[in-house]
Amino acid sequence: MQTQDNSTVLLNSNISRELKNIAEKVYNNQRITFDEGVFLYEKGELGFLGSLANYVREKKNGNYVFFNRNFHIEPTNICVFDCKFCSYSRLLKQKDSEAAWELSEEQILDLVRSYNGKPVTEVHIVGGVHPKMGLMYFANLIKKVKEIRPDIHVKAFTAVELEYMCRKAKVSFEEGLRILKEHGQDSLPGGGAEIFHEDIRKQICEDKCTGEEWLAIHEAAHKLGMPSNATMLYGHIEKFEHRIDHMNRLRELQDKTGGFNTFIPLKFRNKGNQMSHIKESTVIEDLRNYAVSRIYMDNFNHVKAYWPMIGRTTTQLSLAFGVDDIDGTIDDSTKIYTMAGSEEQNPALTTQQLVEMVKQVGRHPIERDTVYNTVTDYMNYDFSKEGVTA
Ligand code: V47
Ligand code: SF4
Repeated sequence: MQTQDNSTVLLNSNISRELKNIAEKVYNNQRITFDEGVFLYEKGELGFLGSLANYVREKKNGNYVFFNRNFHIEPTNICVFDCKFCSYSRLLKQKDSEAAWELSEEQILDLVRSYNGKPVTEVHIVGGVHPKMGLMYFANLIKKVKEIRPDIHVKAFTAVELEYMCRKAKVSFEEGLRILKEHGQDSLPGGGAEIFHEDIRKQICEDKCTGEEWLAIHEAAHKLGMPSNATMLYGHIEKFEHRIDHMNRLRELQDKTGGFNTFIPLKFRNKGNQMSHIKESTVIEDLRNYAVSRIYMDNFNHVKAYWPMIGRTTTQLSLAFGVDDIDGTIDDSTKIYTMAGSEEQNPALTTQQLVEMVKQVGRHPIERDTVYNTVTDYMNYDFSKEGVTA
């Protein structure tokens, strides 16, 4: 019996010449262009995009699905900015309202201590941009976090927080990041990117850092040897061209520095914010978006689905549409999503649950550290030998 590989099946199928050309390029390791990216969004149907994205995903990451054991700290939701999609921030003048919080340094350190003895490898620290928490406050905080947990990787502060900290402290991005690095910060998360294009940015988040500043901060971090992630907030007022423009700018920076670990598409959720009148994208559109991202971002090793935001079932589906990373066993303190109406209102999974989710769709679960070193291979792991899992 003759067998056909995926690529032959796709090229022989009844699809347009244009889509075939794009598929051929992908199979031949050639980069697709801006226009081809937009064309995929416009004309690529779900099955076609899934097959092509899965080809890229398996070439890069085989059957593996990565996750990490992390916890989140959100020092405050008081924020000087006014992003229209944000359901979580409060202004300083609302600081006495029930929905506002400001953790003290001791409360933050207690939170870190509460993970003593637990096998977490990463802490993710992000929050609102508080006018009174500056560069040196955070630098000293990170130092104290590292004194409690020298083994832990500190992934902290979006470019939005960093731009504000550096501006207030009157230091360059490079200088500010150097100070944070010297105090123990290891990497940057991908938040604050939203959509880089000025036409969209000025409608959804006009007062915070520009797309150019976001990219300059990540470039400065990469030059200092601090890796980072990149996000894209999609499914609101942007058009396909804006998504591809966003990815294109990231792809160009990645060519230059190689410092990005992961690309993370974030689905816009519409609860409790100034953009609540906008309908959310469908699951089909979410899957198509993961697939186009995987195909377009040819120099990013990983594409992450943030499971608390899209829910467990869509996350499992996403693993057939280019995604190879599902973040981690996040603690339930990630309020930016729960307040925006995310699928998971209590987003915590044990490692065993996460592993089962991955195995159910025939993939191979690997616990990774922040920079994708294998911590534990869970394919044949025996949980009965373990006590309580984190
Ligand atoms: O920049 C805010 C997004 C981001 C909404 O690097 C919303 O590993 C959807 O970037 N609907 C911050 N999204 C979180 C973030 C992140 C998350 C997980 C992992 C990593 C990583 C980074 O959250 C913001 C914004 O794009 N966001 N409001 C909303 N209504
Ligand atoms: Fe502030 Fe971030 Fe919310 Fe924007 S998304 S208002 S920067 S907390």
